[in-house]
Amino acid sequence: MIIRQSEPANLEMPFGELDGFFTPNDKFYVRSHFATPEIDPATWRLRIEGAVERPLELSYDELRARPMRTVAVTMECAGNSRIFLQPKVKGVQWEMGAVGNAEWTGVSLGDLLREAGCLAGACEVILEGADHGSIAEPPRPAGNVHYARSLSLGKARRDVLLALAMNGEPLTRAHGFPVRAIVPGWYGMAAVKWLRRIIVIEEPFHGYYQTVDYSYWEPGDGGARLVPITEMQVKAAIARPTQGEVVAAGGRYRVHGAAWSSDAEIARVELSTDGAATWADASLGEKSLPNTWRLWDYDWQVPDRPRRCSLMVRATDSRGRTQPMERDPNRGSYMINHCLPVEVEIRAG
Ligand SMILES: Nc1nc2c(c(=O)[nH]1)N[C@H]1C(S)=C(S)[C@@H](COP(=O)(O)O)O[C@H]1N2
Ligand SMILES: [Mo]
Repeated sequence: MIIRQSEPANLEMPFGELDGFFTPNDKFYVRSHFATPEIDPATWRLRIEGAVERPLELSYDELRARPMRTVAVTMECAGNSRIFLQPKVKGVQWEMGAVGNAEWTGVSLGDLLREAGCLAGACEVILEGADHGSIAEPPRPAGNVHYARSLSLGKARRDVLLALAMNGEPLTRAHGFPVRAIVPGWYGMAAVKWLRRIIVIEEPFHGYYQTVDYSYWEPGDGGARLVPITEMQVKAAIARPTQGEVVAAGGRYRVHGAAWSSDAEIARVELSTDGAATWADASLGEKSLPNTWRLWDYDWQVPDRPRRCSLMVRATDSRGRTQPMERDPNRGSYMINHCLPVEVEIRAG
């Protein structure tokens, strides 16, 4: 793993090591804002409270005894690929590897909300993590802040999972032990780790991690407004060749990678080897599920003449959305899905 920061742990998978539909747990990126909390499963409780008829308090064993569901979900950090932004921006300098695909097993949040009974005026739920600290840079709230994000009640009821296991293993501490949220189709920041409270609220939440952080400008009549980042944008990424890789002139090379979107399947992946002048279809992997990535590959006939060459890939999803060529400046340092070149060096074999 590439260590982007050691404390708190921010680890990236070298994306060139993509190998198979599921990301092994020890290769799955880690993104944490505060030190990993030390949680004793014997005393840990998950509380569901706020605008509910019957607040719930569940122990780890009680949660584990409930009906479970397993679902494959791809999770990408909203800042993935940030290192390629020009001019440089602040934040963890991820290349392509702050993304992974895993099979998550857990309890449906919708079931728990039904059991607690949301009041008529309920509109959102806040997911709060046990991790906390003070935020260094203004603007920021004073004192101690817990990592927290909200979801609309509709999304919370539809498909959100409270996951206890990842690829068949109990969650590791880094990935949110004992329980984390999995929010299909949304960027990773919504998948709150080390859950301790779920608070049903009657007014929209404007917490730090969906206003100052993890938000973007949406243009509109009367001026742009700041909105929380939610859905992943359609994106394809090249695993091999890697940036700067040397490839043999005149040979064949298997260009491959993954592509993903939100609430849609990947319908097409195209590759350009001439700086976006012409595009050719890549072959898509058999496995195609909503909210998981689709692997793709392309059998490239490498030119005979040694030179530098720029590869670019572009995905289209089943809802007709295609990756843009240009960066949208309203997105700040997040949601980076415009086409990015991978420069390779063709050398005589
Ligand atoms: N409690 C808590 N949950 C969190 C975070 C965090 O710092 N604290 N980081 C979020 C972000 S920005 C991402 S991208 C994902 C990363 O999950 P992972 O570390 O399991 O890959 O967790 C999200 N959930
Ligand atoms: Mo993230």
